[in-house]
Amino acid sequence: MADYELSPASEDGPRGGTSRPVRVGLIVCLLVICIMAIVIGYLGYLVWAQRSSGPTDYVSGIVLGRCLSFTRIARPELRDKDCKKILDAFKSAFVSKDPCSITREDYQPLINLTADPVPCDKSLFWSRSKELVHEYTGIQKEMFTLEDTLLGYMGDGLTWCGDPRTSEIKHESCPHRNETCNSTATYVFWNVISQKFAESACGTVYVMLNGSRDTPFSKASTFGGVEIFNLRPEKVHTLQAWVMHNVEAVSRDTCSGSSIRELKSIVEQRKISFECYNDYRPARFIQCVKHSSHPTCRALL
Ligand code: N1C
Repeated sequence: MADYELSPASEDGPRGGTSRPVRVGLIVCLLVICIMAIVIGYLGYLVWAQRSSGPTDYVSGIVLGRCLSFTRIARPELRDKDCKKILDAFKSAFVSKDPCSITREDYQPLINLTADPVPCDKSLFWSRSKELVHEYTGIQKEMFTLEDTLLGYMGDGLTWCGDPRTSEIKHESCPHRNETCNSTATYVFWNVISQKFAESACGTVYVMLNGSRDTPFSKASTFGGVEIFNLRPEKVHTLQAWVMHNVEAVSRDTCSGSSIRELKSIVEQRKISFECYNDYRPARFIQCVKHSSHPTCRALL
């Protein structure tokens, strides 16, 4: 019987096999690769989840949030509006496009998704009187400025633009409108929606103007250049203007001044009647909340 000597396993292992340190190294490498794959996969998932679950940029976040709060809380009768779709239509109007060449047609899909008609006799236009007019409609909730409708509410106070080289939405370094950059995303937006707002108005419509400026009515403004010419005389019978003056400033122009006379003549040429009130009292009361001891306000008490 042959003697078999039991020798300790060779450090090099069986002939033709892999040595132990090499095996350990392989296992460590495999483990590292697995961990890296898991980490990369997880990071990829996070990026995908973030992209597919909601907006990541400043403007989209605000627009989507405003759309949801308007249609779900402020005006629940509009709860059927699809804010994700509305945001996509808003973005596709200008994203990846030349920021100076946005067209009215670019915003058409957005307009189609956001109809929010105002009842007759309840449309309130304004020019250079933004703060007071919104203080007024904040209390007199039966009246609507453009910012009290869905689209105006979504865009109010924001600036946005795209860039042909990326799909990003910018809000800080957008070009200012001038002769060489005429059709910016924000300018075209207000033009299009102001026109729609005027076209859909009916009955008596109202405008709040700022009589503390030299020209409360200006053809260069959105009201004077767009809205007044898009009122439909077959639906709008009267335009009533409220010329408001800052409590502590001198009045520059009133209902009988040249600027308002120009407005009257445009309106009457369009076969719409014109009425005008200086310091319309309900709005004056609101101004006087902040200036209660001023003589003109004390006189109201
Ligand atoms: O140019 P304006 O006033 O006459 O525009 C106001 C007029 C209102 O009746 C609105 O229906 O036009 C509509 N409108 C807005 O609702 C609006 N919200 C915010 C027009 N512009 C609006 N903005 C921004 O203010 C926009 O950037 C635009 O250029 C200014 C216009 O304000 P304005 O000169 O006081």
